[in-house]
Amino acid sequence: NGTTCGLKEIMIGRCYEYQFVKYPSATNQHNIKNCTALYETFESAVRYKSHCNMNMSTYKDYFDLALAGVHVINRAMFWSGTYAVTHAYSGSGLNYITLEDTLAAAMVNGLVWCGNENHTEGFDFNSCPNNCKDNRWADLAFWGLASKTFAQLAAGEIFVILNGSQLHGRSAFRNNSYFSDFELPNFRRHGEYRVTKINALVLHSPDEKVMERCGEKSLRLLEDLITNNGFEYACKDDPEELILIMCGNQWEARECQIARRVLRQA
Ligand code: NFD
Repeated sequence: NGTTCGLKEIMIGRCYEYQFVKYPSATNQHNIKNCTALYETFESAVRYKSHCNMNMSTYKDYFDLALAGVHVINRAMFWSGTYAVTHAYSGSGLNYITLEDTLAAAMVNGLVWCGNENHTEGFDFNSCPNNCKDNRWADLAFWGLASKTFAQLAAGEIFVILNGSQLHGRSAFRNNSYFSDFELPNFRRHGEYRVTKINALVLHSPDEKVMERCGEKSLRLLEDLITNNGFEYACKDDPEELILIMCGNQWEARECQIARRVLRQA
């Protein structure tokens, strides 16, 4: 549970890299964000604050500033239990755009931080209480609001990659996941930027047991929830392009060897 050393420098550096190296063509004079100002907005939300007093509005100004004017049309991609393959597939925003491909999330993805009202620097550099007994919202303050804000920016057709091979009683679509609690309920239902269709892509890890397919168990619940809310729904098990990505890392799996043989003959 170590916190990230150099949080400020990493965040500001990532912000410059995002705007001027990774996506220079998307960055024109009109939409350049001031990286120092963004960091300062983030910092003033958390520095000298006690972690367990955070809530879902703590980082509001930061997201308002970092995501001002952004809409993600027909390319927003969500994930639950499929972090690695989703990001390989989204291609850093080339194919699809995940939360982590937005500036607001890219600046802090994978970092650990928390404010401390007693520390001279205003941050706790040793450890963060990641479990506030009396305030569940404290732990959700950043990623909960990030997820909610991103869901509100998604328009048109959206995609979610789910894991149909979850073990230990977990399901592909699970209560208390960020996807079910903060994303699905916040998709826009009206206006020019409404969500029209939700495409679920369900993955089964090569050679592992298939626990759920489209239309089964929790995926049936998901389908009902989505259609009852007036969105179109489609579900696909194991799209080929995703199988190929998974097999790229699991060449030795039996199912991947079969896929390889078929590909050679094609
Ligand atoms: P989950 P979920 N690497 O898989 N979101 O539906 C890293 F860095 O159970 C994004 O609850 O699905 N983190 C973030 C991981 C945080 C990894 C929260 C991994 N390999 C919510 N695997 C974020 N970027 O940190 C799991 N986690 C963490 C949004 C993950 O950070 C995304 O837009 C999260 O704290 C996505 O559509 C926790 O495990 C959805 O919510 C639960 O991941 C994923 O949340």
